[in-house]
Amino acid sequence: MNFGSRHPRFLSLKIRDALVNAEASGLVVPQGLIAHGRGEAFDYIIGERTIPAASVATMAASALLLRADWPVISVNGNSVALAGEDIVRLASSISASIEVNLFHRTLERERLIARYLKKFGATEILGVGPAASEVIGGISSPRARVDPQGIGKADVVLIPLEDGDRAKALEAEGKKIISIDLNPLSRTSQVASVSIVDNVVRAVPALIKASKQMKKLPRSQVEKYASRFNNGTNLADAIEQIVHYLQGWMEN
Ligand code: PTJ
Repeated sequence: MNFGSRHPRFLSLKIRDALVNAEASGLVVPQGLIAHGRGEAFDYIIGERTIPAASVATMAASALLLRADWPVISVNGNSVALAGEDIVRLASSISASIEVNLFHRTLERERLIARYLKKFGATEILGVGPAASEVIGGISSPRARVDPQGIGKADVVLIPLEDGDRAKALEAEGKKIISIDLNPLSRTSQVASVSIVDNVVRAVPALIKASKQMKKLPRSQVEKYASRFNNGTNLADAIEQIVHYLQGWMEN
């Protein structure tokens, strides 16, 4: 890095550097850098902060994850490079399994991602190689292959940075999908049961905090967070909050 912590774009540049290094090591695919650029653009127009709609979705997501019988966190190259350590912490806090599920699938990358997460204390990473023996219908990418011990039998799946096809196919299988995607207009955000419109680097720590608070609540109150949530309404709120933020720029 040739910039100091006082650089006004320090965090953004640091994250870019981390992703470039992750791409060099094979964890992230070159296409992941382009996907990150799209994410950065959306992050810019939401003000690089957690908007209120994302906080509401985070509470609903925590409730769904805590009351789930088989919660699974699905990971890919970008999510692991950006939030790997926090993903392991979240999995431990909500007793969820972690499954690797890649769009650009190779056995080498699956193993690399599993090894990377184990450095942070993950004991088992599902979906590596022949373990992903089940096929979910309606998906035309290698993401169709899932682990019967993980996403295959999951009732709630958290999918950071996904493509819409799989989100839709998993919902069609009767699973509740929680997405983390900076783009409220993406097909993933539109089809998920709960869409967290936020950067994965902020959303995963927020989920850890929310789930820790929620574990102290009676089950009936946890249920309310899940049942009162409406994704369509919350996405409309997210878009309204983005527009409101942009209007502030016009008044400056
Ligand atoms: O590791 P692989 O092989 O599974 O590939 C991963 C990528 C990300 C390349 C693959 O899933 C892909 O092509 O994704 P998409 O279809 O480009 O979708 C990525 C979505 O994530 C887009 O809607 C972006 O706006 C969003 N996004 C990008 N960076 C972030 C983000 N959302 C939250 N936090 C981010 N940091």
